Amino acid sequence: MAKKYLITSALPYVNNILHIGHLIGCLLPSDVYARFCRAMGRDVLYIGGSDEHGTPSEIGAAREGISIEEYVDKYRAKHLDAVRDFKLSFDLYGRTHTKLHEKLIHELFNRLDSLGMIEEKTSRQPYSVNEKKFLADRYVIGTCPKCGYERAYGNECEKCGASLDPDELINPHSAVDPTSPVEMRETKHLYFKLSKMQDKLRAWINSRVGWPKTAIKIANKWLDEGLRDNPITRDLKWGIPVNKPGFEDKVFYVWFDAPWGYVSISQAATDDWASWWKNPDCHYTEFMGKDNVSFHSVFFPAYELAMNDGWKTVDVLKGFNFLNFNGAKVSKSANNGIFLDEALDIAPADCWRYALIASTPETDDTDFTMTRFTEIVNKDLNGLLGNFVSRVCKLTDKNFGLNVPKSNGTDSALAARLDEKIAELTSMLDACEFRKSIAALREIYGIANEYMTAREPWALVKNGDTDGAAAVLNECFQMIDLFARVSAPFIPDTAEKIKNIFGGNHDLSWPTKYEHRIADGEKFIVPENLFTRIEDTLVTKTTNDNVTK
Ligand code: B3M
Ligand code: ZN
Repeated sequence: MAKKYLITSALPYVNNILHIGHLIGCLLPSDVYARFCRAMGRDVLYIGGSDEHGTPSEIGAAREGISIEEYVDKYRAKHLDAVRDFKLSFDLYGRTHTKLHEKLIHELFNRLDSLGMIEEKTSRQPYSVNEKKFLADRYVIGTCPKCGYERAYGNECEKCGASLDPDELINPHSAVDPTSPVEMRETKHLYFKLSKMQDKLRAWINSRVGWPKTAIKIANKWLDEGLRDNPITRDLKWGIPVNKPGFEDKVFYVWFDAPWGYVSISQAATDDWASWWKNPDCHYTEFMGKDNVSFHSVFFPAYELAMNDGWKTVDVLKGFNFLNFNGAKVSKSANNGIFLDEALDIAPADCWRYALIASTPETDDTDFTMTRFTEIVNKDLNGLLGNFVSRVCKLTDKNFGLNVPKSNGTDSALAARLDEKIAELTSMLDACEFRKSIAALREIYGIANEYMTAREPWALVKNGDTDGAAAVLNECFQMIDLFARVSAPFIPDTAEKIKNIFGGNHDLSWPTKYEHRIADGEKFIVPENLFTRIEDTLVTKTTNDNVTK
């Protein structure tokens, strides 16, 4: 039976249009990996979705003057468009505001409670008098006691950098309703006894392999500082209601429910969900930005381990650094970045997929620019891949017609070079090393180009060596077939176009080595150009738009 692979991509909040940072921070690498695993014949469950709870949706809805449900649906629809447009092959792109999710969270909470892992504590929290509700620290604004800045937040002052408690602010008021004063009032909350999980979690972290250094560092920092019990409820209306008497007017903290969205969305995706989630032999990889790492490396596994119910914990946690644009943070309000509702006006999805994967912020924050994008598309996709395919098809058609010319056997030196790169690409994808994967893929394209340049089939034709030219072009067609297979996880639309050159007759299974799958005389078509060169004028225009709009 094929081995089970569980793959999850962090669930973006539905409070904004997705941008290239979301794409490269989790959605795209997880998709490339899922496609690769499927092509390898693995039994994949690939899950993503919307994180619909938490203050971002509540604040966003208030800002737009619509109900939270309407707001969440509005942005989720845009996210679903992006999932479709960028060919993200989720088994299900679900959501967390569902009955199924609520039922799961209630069961899990009961389980933790019955094990004595939940404790009730009273604390003082900021309360907005006019709005009649408690506020998260971040939504309290007032004058900084250290520097006098009038718009300091309840948790920090952005002017002088002081970290603050909301009761330290002078003249505190609500960020949503500035006319409402804020005072500290007593409230009770439920805490998860995270401190009890210190040893178990340390042992678990030490048993993980293949995590990026940054992710391990973040997890160890929490453990080194000593885990403290953490509140898992909030005084909010929007969220999963707390199923414990005396807490009816509260909801669970969004980071308590959101990671379990991976499970409830799996439950919505397939009745067979437990064969991934309760299976110790399943291999589980999570993809996320580095700001999400602590929740996935400390809190979520702590809940899972505490229950002792055989929940699958993450094997490999891929946390990525941030992708900047033109040297600054991607931001809708500052209008810096490429947003997914407009990216396809600039270039097709495959160009974005390839150029972004080639820029994955794996070791450091990475700067992405339109110049970089153009260079990658023009050089690799249009140049090495597109032109090769087009030249081979046209040259063959002109001299031999629309049937693949006759082979005289595999060129063994060429095969050896390709096999080495296929092995490298395979192991890099298996390790989720995305930049190195693209480097290996590019080398495969490069080897094919070098081969054709060295053999000069056009010269062979001219000099009357028809059999020689046929053999070289046949080899080129075999490499075009190879391109489709090794490119498919990265640029699926293009891989399909290449597959269709041969009438769609050859599957896109992952190759273990270079092989001749195209028979002598097989029919082919001359496809339209796979890519169009991106002109510098477009780059200047897009960059200016982003700066001045
Ligand atoms: N919604 C944070 C974010 O959108 C959060 C991730 C949840 S993953 C379970 O970056
Ligand atoms: Zn200050």
